[in-house]
Parts: sequence; C-alpha cells; structure tokens
Amino acid sequence: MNISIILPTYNEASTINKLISEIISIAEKEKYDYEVILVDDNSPDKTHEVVSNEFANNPHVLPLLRTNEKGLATAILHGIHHASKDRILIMDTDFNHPPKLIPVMAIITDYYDICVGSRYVIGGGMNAPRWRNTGSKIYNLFIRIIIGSQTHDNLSGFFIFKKDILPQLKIENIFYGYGDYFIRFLYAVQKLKKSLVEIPVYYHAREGGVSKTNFYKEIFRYTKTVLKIKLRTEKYF
Ligand SMILES: Nc1nc2c(ncn2[C@@H]2O[C@H](COP(=O)(O)OP(=O)(O)OP(=O)(O)O)[C@@H](O)[C@H]2O)c(=O)[nH]1
Ligand SMILES: [Mg+2]
Repeated sequence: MNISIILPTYNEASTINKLISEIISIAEKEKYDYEVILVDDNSPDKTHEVVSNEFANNPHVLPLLRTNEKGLATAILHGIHHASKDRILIMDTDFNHPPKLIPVMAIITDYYDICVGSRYVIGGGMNAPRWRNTGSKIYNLFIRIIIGSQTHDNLSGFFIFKKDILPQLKIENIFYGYGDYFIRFLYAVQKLKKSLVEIPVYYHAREGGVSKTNFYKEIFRYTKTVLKIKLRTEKYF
C-alpha cells in the first residue's frame, strides 16, 4: 500500500505529535510505503515548529508551512500538490477522526475509488451535543435532497481516494473554502460515476486545542455551496 496522509493544521500543537506518532506506528505495522504531509498555516501556537522538531530525522514526515494563505480546503490542496503516493487520505488533526480506521479505509481503496468515514451510516456517530448531532443529520438530508448526493455524510472530511481520479477534476474549483470543499468533491466524483463506500465512524471529541468551526458562518457557506451546485454555476471537470 502506497499512501499520502495529509494533515491540515491550525493551532493543533497540543495533540499533533501524538497523532503523527500513532499514524506512523499504524503505517509501519501495515508495512505501508507512506508519507505524512502536514500543512500548517503559520499557527500562532507554533504547530509547524513542534512537528518539525519532533520528526526532524524522520523522512516519512513532511511538515509544510504556508505563510501567504490561510484556509482548510486550500491547505488540503497544497498537501495534494506535494503528495507523491497513489492514494491520498485526509483527516482532522485533533482526534475527531480515529487513526485506527486508516487500515480499513486504505484496504477498501483496493476495490473502490473512494472511502468515506461516515457518521450517518449504521454504527457511526459523534460525541457532540444533541442539537449538533440532529442539526448535522438534518443538514445532510437537505444536501442529499437538493443535489441528489448518494453519500450520507457530506461534511465528513475523513476520506481516502485513488490519486488517479484527480486529473479528471478541476481541483482548484473544488478545494477552496472550509468544509464545503467536501460537498463539491463528493458531487463531482458522483457525477464522474466513481465508486464510493462509506464506513461507519464515531467522531470523538477533540483531544486538545479549540474548534475553528464557526457554526453559523459555515451553515451559510454550505448552503451557498449547495445552491451553487444546484444552479451549476461552477465547473468541476
Ligand atoms: N491548515 C489549516 N488547517 C485548518 C484551518 N482551519 C481548520 N483547520 C484544521 O481542520 C481540521 C478541522 O478543524 P476543527 O477546528 O477541528 O473543526 P471541527 O472538527 O468542525 O470542530 P471540533 O468539533 O471542535 O473539532 C483541524 O485539523 C484543524 O486544525 C486552516 O485555516 N488552515
Ligand atoms: Mg475537529
């Protein structure tokens, strides 16, 4: 297995080294040909420096620092541009997304183009207040109805895909903004009839640091994204 793991970070210094260490031990156990690409947007808490110091002698860890741009989706795109392996896995860096599922998701891409870690298939879920759980479920239903998405969790952001699907996409028109990039990505790969499997994931609470998600701002952004897709105002391929 040949895999690039992209970790976008903003102020995650308190947990990032633990996460990378766990990923490394999984990757070594599974005998992956792998790289861990950190994309940090000049975090004031020095996330990039913390990682660079800890893994200075590890050729599998590539800590990238962006100083000219900030934002989750363009950070992921930056990581994609540096990825050299056949499969690309993206995950949050605060332990919302459990690294122990990486081998399951990775093996699925032997048979399917994309595997998504999903909160809204049987066995999935999230450690969050009831209003957030219910709100997120209803919002996903809204996305599915309006744009015909066949995926249950359109805001997951924990996924792996075969890199060879990228040349078929206009990735600059997909990977921008915040979690909305994932709605566009799923829509585009569905249109291209790529094969996708969702596996259940239980999101744990973040282990340290603070949330970067401004709930109301993001709901507005996601709704704008869904409407843009419906009205076909952007080109994804
Ligand atoms: N590079 C980069 N990463 C970001 C940026 N904003 C968020 N992230 C990362 O994106 C991931 C998701 O952000 P979170 O703050 O965990 O958002 P969330 O999961 O909705 O919120 P929590 O429930 O608090 O975890 C984390 O790994 C962040 O460090 C950004 O502007 N640039
Ligand atoms: Mg998180």
